[in-house]
Amino acid sequence: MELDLVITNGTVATASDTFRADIGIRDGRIAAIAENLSGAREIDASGKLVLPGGVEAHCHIAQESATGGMTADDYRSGSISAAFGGNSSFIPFAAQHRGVGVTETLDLYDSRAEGNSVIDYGYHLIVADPTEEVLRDELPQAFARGITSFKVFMTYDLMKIDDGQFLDILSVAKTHGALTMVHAENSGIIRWISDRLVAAGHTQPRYHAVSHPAAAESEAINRAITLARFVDAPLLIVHVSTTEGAGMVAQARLEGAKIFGETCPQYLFLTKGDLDRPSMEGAKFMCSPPVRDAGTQEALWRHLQAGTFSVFSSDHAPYRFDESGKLANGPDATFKQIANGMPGIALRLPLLFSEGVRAGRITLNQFVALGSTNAAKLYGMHPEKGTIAIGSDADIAIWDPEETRTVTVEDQHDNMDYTPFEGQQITGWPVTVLSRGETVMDGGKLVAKPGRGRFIARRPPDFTGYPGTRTPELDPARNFGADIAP
Ligand code: DUC
Ligand code: ZN
Ligand code: ZN
Repeated sequence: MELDLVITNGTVATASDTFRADIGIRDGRIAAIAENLSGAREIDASGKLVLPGGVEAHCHIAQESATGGMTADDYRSGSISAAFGGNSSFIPFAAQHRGVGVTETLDLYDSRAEGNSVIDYGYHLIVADPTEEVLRDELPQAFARGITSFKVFMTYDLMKIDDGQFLDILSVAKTHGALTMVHAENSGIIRWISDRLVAAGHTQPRYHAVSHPAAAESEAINRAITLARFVDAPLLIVHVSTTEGAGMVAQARLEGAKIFGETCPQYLFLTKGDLDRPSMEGAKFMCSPPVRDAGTQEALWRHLQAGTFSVFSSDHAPYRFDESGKLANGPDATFKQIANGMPGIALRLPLLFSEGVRAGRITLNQFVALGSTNAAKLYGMHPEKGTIAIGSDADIAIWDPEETRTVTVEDQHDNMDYTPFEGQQITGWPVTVLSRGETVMDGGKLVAKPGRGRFIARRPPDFTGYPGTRTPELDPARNFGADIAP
């Protein structure tokens, strides 16, 4: 068998197994996993780990924020930065704004992505305006186009939906087998505290954390899970930041509900103490929900270990520390007027590898599951993405588990002027990233041309194994036809 490329002598790891093997690639796909392969080109991976390329499932690229500003990264810089962080595909958001249709939104994001991405990509659709036409026609059309997940917001005045709209979206999603994602924070609690803090002159970035208490997240997660279970629809809670919220996800999963959770590096590596930095420096560490405390970090690690979280994502939301981003409303802006979010697309996997795998908190296989396989499964692109198996796309990241580097903004490939992880020592870095058998990044150099990345038309995910509620209290398909069970 003629192979185009063989990766020799490496230690291969998937979400389930770790083994020594050569990987043979032909026509962009994995064609052989065996001993002593040879091919037209070879990469010697002696001493290295050969892993599925990361699937970055939560990042904001070429997207207007809830406050109107544009992210610093577009599909070119964002995808390049992702590749340097060991990712071979990513799923940013396509954000519908009120008064704009879904199809128009998706066309806009196609034009932003095409010709720019170095890795394969899809979008999660943010639904902010679920009109009758959107629910009846445009969401089904989006699914047909390969957008099988979308996000809703329970907070932010310009984005949030009410409980009835949430039920509408969950019901449409259920009909099509799509996955709804939710930003779960209680809008009323946040507004109530914020108004009072600002009126009392407490406007600095540190009050952002005060105004987004754990109770705001846990109330909203509880409500979101209740609504999803009510109509027996699958739901993924993104960026879980609290012990209480993680506990609710764990409990729902224990009860067989189709509930999934995600957490992010900032909740494991940063604390609200970081927002206390002088002047506006704290703005660099502002994200929603906010970073918490050391006790919460430990609890979230335990939930990662125990399997509460299916995915670990960066929530890369890059706003520069200048007037294009964090300082858009001037140096005296209140915390309410500062864009929420921080960069991290290139550091997600190295941080998890170093403090997770190397520090003995999680296994290498859990690392692969959290960083790649589970996202590929939940977002309908497995087994092409997210694993090393015969027939899968040759999306592979080769890691040097011994390389140690200290994070600095100068080494980043995004379009940012800071990293919140500056100074963090990390052991274990991706050294080569392949996408469909083509080298994207090698030895710290970008090899691929922007525009080679393809749109991934995703399938509905498989929820087998999550029995949910077989006869929900209300089933739109039955009860709106007034079929009332005895
Ligand atoms: N939610 C996100 O998912 N990312 C950035 C800001 C936000 O509110
Ligand atoms: Zn969010
Ligand atoms: Zn986000």
